[in-house]
Amino acid sequence: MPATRFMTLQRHILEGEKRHPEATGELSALLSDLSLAAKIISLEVNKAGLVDILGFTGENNIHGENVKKLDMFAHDMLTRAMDHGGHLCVMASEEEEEIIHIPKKHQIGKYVLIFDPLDGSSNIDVNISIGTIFSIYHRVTAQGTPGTLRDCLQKGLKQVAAGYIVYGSSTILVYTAGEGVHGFTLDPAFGEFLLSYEDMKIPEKAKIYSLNEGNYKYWHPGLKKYIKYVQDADNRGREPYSARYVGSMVADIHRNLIYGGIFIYPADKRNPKGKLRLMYECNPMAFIIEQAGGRAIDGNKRILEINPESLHQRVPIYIGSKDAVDKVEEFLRAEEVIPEMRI
Ligand code: P6P
Repeated sequence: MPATRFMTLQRHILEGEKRHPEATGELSALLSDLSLAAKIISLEVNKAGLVDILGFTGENNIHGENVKKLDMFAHDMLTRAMDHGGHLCVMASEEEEEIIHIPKKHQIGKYVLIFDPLDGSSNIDVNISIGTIFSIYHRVTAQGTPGTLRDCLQKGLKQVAAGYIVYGSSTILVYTAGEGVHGFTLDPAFGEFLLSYEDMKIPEKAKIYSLNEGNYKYWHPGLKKYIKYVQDADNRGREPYSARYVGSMVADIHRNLIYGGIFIYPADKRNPKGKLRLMYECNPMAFIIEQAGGRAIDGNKRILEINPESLHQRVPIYIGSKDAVDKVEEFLRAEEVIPEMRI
C-alpha cells in the first residue's frame, strides 16, 4: 500500500539490517551504490529523446563524453559504480558474454551482482517505460579470491536481494531482501529515493493478462485455451481480464504487481526456451513477485528452483497473481500435446 512516512531508501535498508545483528551493513552499502547508478541512468534516460533536438552530435555530448547507446551507457554506469565498493567478488551483465571481474586494485567482497542494465531499451524511441533489473547472491567460492562463474550460476532461491528500477513517468526502485517488497520513488528535486510503497502485495485475483498475442499460432494448445478462458465470462461473476502489454518486462510486471495480473513469455514452436533470461530477468522478478505473494513458474516448475546451466540461458515464464498462475498451470497440464508440440 502507498507509504505515508518520510523514509529514504538508505534508512529503510539500514532499518532492515538492524533486525539482523549479524548484518555487516555491506548489503545496505551495495544497494546504496546501486541506487546512485540508478539516479544517473534515470537522468540519461529522461533526456534521451532530446539527443536530436539539443544537437548532440551523436558522437560527443555537451560534456564532451561519447554518446553511447543507452543500454551500453547503463551497463558502463553500473559496472563503474559497483566495481570499487569492496562488496562484490564478481558481476555479470546482459551486455557482456562473460563474467565481469573486479579490477585487481579494488578490494574483493562477498556478494555477486547480476543485472540487465536497461531491459526493453528498444522502447526508448517511442517513450515507453524501460528498466534496470538486478539480482544479488552471496559468493559460494573462497572469500578473498576472484569470483567465478560458479558464484553466478546459483538457483534463484539463493538470492539475497533482487530489484528493479522502472524509468517511467517517475523513476521507481522496487526491491526485496527477503522481508517483503518495498517501492521508492525518486524525488529529482533532491535526488533521494523516498518510500512510496511499503510491503507491496500483488492482488491474489488477477484482472490483467500480459503477453504478445501476435505469437498465438506458435503457442502450446493449453496456453491458447487459457487465453480464451480469461477473455470469457461466466454466470458466476467471472469477468474477462483486460489485455495490457507494452513490450517492456519491467513496466508490465510493475503494473501487474500493483493492479494484479499475469505476465507470460512462453516457450513456443519458434522459441522452445522462450525469450527472457533466467539469471537477470526471470529470477529477480520471480523473487520479488513471490515475496509479494504471487507465483512464478516456467510452465512446469518454480522459476527459483531452476538449476542454471549458463549465464544467458532463456526460460519460459508465467508470473503474477497466484490465482492466474494456478489457472494457467492447470490448462498447460491438462493438454496432452503431441511430441513435436511438447515444449
Ligand atoms: P516481444 C524487451 O525487448 C524484452 O526483453 C522484455 O522487456 C519484453 O517483455 C519482451 O522483450 C518483449 O518481447 O517479443 O513481445 O517484443
